[in-house]
Amino acid sequence: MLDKVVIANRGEIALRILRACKELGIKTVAVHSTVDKNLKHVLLADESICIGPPSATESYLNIPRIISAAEVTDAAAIHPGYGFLAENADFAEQVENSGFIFVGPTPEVIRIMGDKVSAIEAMKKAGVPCVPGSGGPLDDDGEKNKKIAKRIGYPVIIKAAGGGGGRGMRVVREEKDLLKSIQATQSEARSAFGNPVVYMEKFLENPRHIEVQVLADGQGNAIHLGERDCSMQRRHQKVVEEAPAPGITTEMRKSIGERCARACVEIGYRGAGTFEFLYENGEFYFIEMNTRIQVEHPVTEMVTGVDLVKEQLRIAAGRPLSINQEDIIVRGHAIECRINAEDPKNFIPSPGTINRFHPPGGMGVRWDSHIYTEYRVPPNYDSMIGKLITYGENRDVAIARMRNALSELIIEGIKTNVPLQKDIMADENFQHGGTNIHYLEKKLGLS
Ligand code: MV4
Repeated sequence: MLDKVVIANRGEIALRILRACKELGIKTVAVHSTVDKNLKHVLLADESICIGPPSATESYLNIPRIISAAEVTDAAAIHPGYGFLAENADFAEQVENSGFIFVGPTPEVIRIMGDKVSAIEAMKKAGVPCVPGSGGPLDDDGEKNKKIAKRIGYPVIIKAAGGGGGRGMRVVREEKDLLKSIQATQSEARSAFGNPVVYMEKFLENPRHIEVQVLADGQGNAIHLGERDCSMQRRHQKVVEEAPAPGITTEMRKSIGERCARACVEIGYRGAGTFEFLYENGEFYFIEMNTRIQVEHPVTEMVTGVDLVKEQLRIAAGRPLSINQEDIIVRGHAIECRINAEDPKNFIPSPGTINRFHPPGGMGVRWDSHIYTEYRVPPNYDSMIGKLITYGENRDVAIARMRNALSELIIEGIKTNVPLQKDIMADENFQHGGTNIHYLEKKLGLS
């Protein structure tokens, strides 16, 4: 097993990684900004190193300082968590070139998936169903682009190859708007991502966002761990996630999951990964692949019993997958509510000191968070301060436990989105299950 790991992240995921390392007997190094010196995982780590001021660009995004921390502590590997440098191929490459193990796929695979055009090309080739589209970059031939749009059928969506996660997209409903929308998306993409390449897809009006979790060892073995439904979102920020996705049968899970696992073998994937799909009228359409552990990984852990972060570390240590596909059984239901330090009505971040804190508990309740009484939420980073996850033998039980857990959760001194989460759990359409990606924004009266 790995001897020592640098945790190149902060907050709840840094604590999550620390716990997995401890279970595996791996020593831990926390790297942190000045304002994060009292984070829970920093205090629990074997060693800690301050790598810079609060600004993420000078600390959690500072590649030389993170690699230096691995050097001075003689660590074996670096775990990037999610966000920050997790999907930065140049970082993964520099980590490897400095003689350390990057806990994740190879830089080459990260690069392919970072470019959405090459990601779709790779998935199409591997037999993963994709959205009908241009099947490559658009060039400057206006008549050709009109033909492509006509073949796909309006409405279409223009997306930046360098985008993803909702950045750099434009919906086109009529031919008269096509060429200027392509140009506008290109010029936005050039300034935002330094890459003007755009592509075209059929625009799906009311899809759900369903994603498939995979694990691969890079030695020819890959498995899938079922799907998550992440449709409850606002402005591309997920709010609630669940596993399994309501209405997805064992047969559908097996079929889409096996295609994803097979694609992992074909592209030489290593580590934990997620295939993102839009799901509409009973069909899955691949849109992007995430090459990191995701925020919502706990719901998959609860329904499969697999510790995904421990698996990431085992794979990084060069071990072949210890679990077979037959070992993966999706049992019961899990829901995650993201708890953010923000105003529940206008979503404005609410940093400050937590002066009273009581976590929820009981059967089937999991609280993944770094917060404690007197913890000060800094204004410099993402506002997510914890994840409340409940498990039950079925979805109704998971919801009932979540409603209890939310009512037990007390966080005072800052504003949180707990009232919003209580509203969602009480919503009859959520309770019915299967709401689409536009549901929450419509409920909030935003679109
Ligand atoms: C789409 C789409 C409809 N049709 N692509 C937004 C985030 C990025 N990952 C892809 N996104 C979308 N792509 C086609 N062909 C609608 C969205 C979309 C969306 C997707 C997932 C979760 C939330 C979303 C919110 C708005 C739009």
